[in-house]
Amino acid sequence: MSVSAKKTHPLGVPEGFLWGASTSAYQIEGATAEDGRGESIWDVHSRLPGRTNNGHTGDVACDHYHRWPEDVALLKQLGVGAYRFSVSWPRVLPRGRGAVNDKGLDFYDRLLDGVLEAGMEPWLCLYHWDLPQKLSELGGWTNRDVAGWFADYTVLVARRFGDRVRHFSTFNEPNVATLFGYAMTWCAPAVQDRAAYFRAAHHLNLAHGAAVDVLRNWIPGAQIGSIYNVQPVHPESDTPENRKAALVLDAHWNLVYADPQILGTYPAIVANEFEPYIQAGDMARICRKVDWFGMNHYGPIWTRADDTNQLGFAWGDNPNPVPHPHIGWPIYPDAFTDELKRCAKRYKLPVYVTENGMGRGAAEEVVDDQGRVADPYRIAYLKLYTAAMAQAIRDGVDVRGYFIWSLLDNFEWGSGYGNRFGIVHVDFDTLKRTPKDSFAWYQALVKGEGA
Ligand code: IFM
Repeated sequence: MSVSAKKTHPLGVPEGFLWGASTSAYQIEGATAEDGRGESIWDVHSRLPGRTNNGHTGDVACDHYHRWPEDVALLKQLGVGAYRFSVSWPRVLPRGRGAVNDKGLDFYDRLLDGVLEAGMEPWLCLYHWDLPQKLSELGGWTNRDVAGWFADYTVLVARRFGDRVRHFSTFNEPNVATLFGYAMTWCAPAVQDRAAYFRAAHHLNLAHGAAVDVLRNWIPGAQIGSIYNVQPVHPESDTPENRKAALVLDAHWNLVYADPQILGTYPAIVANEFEPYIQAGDMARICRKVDWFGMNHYGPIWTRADDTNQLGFAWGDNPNPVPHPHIGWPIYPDAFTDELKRCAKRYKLPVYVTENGMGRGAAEEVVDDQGRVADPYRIAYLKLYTAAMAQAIRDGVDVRGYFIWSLLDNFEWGSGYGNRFGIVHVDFDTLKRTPKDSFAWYQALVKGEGA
């Protein structure tokens, strides 16, 4: 009798490793004024002059609100085990609190049922930057009441979808939402105020803790995490001022959310700046048990000291020759391995890579005469980065899954439709979807037939 050996994945990832794809509501849904959806801060922000590339908005985006069956079919064709998406808070609570929009909830019902029928596990993220505008008018994240509003919204989501969703994340990249939204003005609501930034960050942390409690109460067995954008931060040049700027930005970028949420403390270098906003019992409210650590990783950041900036740093230039110049993107896969190791050691949680991928200027990503979108640079990037993840696993990191960013070309925030991250090309005039070469590459990787 012959015993057939179990096929191991070419990357050497463990059995049961989860391959997935990620998107977010405002970036793909469109239908921003349909079926009772309320405005989000991004609707307002993107209409202001000069905020996005060519004044692009998410009004139509990929029209996923209507075309979701086609997108679910693409996910099925891709063969992934999980689909990570976010719920639009203003679609289900148009004013952020109070009256519920049943049609908004119905949309996510249809989507969830479709994802489950297609044999995939839905991973639901509660917040991917689209705060209801009505709440922003009350101060948004700077208003301490936001933690309660977020908890109430979480109750609604948990009660309605908790029968079908097991994996929840509270936030996607809170650092970007607050740092770029309240300190640097690159994201909505584009407030530039030092105190507002610290308040927003702390209140978001409180909202995280409150939401974890809600999910635990309503959904026994829920697997709860949060998703952090983690990148190494380097000084642009080796001066004491720039070294300090790098340490401060590292704290704001990488630690100000994960540390209090998982370890119960703010990082020492910035802790005293949070003190005015911390009330008795807050750190215990924020630090709730979670089940997994979501890591979004793209590449390193360079910084320099800047006295004119309210937090003391500015984005700097990479002083080094870029490795792998043929790929045309700062490719530092070893940094990915290192950051996976740093997070595993610091937070001692199973890790899911919840975003990784490559953006390319829209002009270069075109459907050719044969109906093909050739994106060898993206495949080259993904090969190096998935191999770097496999290295971290060999080095002992408990990485349980990898979600590509993104399924579809989409509204890339300030870059509008000028930067494409999808493995499926979207023609934003006709909304036609065309899988790129990287789609076939990822499909083979998921099947365990290539790396
Ligand atoms: O498109 C974004 C996403 O919304 C958050 N993480 C980074 C991606 C690429 O910039």
